[in-house]
Amino acid sequence: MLQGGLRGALNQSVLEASGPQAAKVERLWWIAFTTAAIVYVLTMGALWFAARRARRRELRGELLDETAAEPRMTRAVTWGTAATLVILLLFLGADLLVGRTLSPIPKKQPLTIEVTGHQWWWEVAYADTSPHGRFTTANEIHVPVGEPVLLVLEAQDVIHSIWVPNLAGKKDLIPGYTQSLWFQADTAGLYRGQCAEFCGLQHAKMALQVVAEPRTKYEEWAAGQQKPAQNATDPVASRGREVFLTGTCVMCHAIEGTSAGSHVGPDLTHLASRRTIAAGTLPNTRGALAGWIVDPQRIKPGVHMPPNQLKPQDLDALLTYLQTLK
Ligand code: HEC
Ligand SMILES: [Cu+2]
Repeated sequence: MLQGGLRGALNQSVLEASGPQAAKVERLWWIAFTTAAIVYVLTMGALWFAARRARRRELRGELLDETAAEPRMTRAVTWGTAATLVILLLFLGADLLVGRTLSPIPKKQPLTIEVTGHQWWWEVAYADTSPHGRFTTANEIHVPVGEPVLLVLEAQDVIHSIWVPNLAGKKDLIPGYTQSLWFQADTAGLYRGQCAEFCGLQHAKMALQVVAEPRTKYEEWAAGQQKPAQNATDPVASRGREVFLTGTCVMCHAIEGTSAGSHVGPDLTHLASRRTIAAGTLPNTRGALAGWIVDPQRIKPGVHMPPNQLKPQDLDALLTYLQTLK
């Protein structure tokens, strides 16, 4: 599924932090894990010790002196409860502390990206202030390495939650309410994220990828994304463009540089530059595209894209056209 110049696997782990935000979350995880491990070992040790003592007493034929044991037991339970409370309060404190240090937005004007959750895909808009202006893509967020990135989060329909574990903690996307989240990727690579709040039937197939790359590569990518789609010159591709623009596709999709301007579904201006389609569900290959366009309901049942009955030549031309949208 991996294409392009990036080496290595698709990372998705809380325990391999690749930035300052995720590092804090990872540290918190280790504190909780270590504490829980110590408590577990102590509890099991005490249980083993008590069982052995009771068994020995039984073998010696002694009876437990209830009245002498009672205050001892009360003391043990009281101390146990107090220790539990203290540990839980310490957890709460550590949690709040990490939460506080995560939220302040860095002073340096960060790259701002608007992410809107839809059932079941991510709309990604770069609020670029350069002369070429903003551009929109889907399910793939490119960021420069080592720089803070601010995500401005919104939702179109229901509550979603963005979670790229290597880079940051979770944050909900709530309809009618703007939230923000910042992170910084310190290592170039490909990071997988997914929706972390149940949002309907295809919640499980709502993934995204963060592509962290050196500044120059990022700028190259952004410059490409800002351009409108190139006019198809190849006759088959031109035919495919016709199929797209005269069919139902324009009701839901936009391709900059053509008359298609709807934003119900993902912007397709640079579809061919993306690694996956349908929010990480399929690799972006000709075959997968064909399967998706003909019957998206088979791939993501309930998805808000209808099946398309296309003549074989029309489908073929349409695929050729879509693959020119680099
Ligand atoms: C009623 C609206 C609607 C119509 C009509 C429609 N689509 Fe879609 N399309 C969507 C939605 C919504 C998605 C996102 C689905 C998801 O990932 O959950 C989508 C996704 C796609 C994708 C994957 C994009 C990506 O980056 O993941 C492609 C390609 C696509 N549509 C092509 C087409 C073509 C070609 C047509 C016309 C033959 C068409 N669509 C008609 C709504 C529509
Ligand atoms: Cu979701």
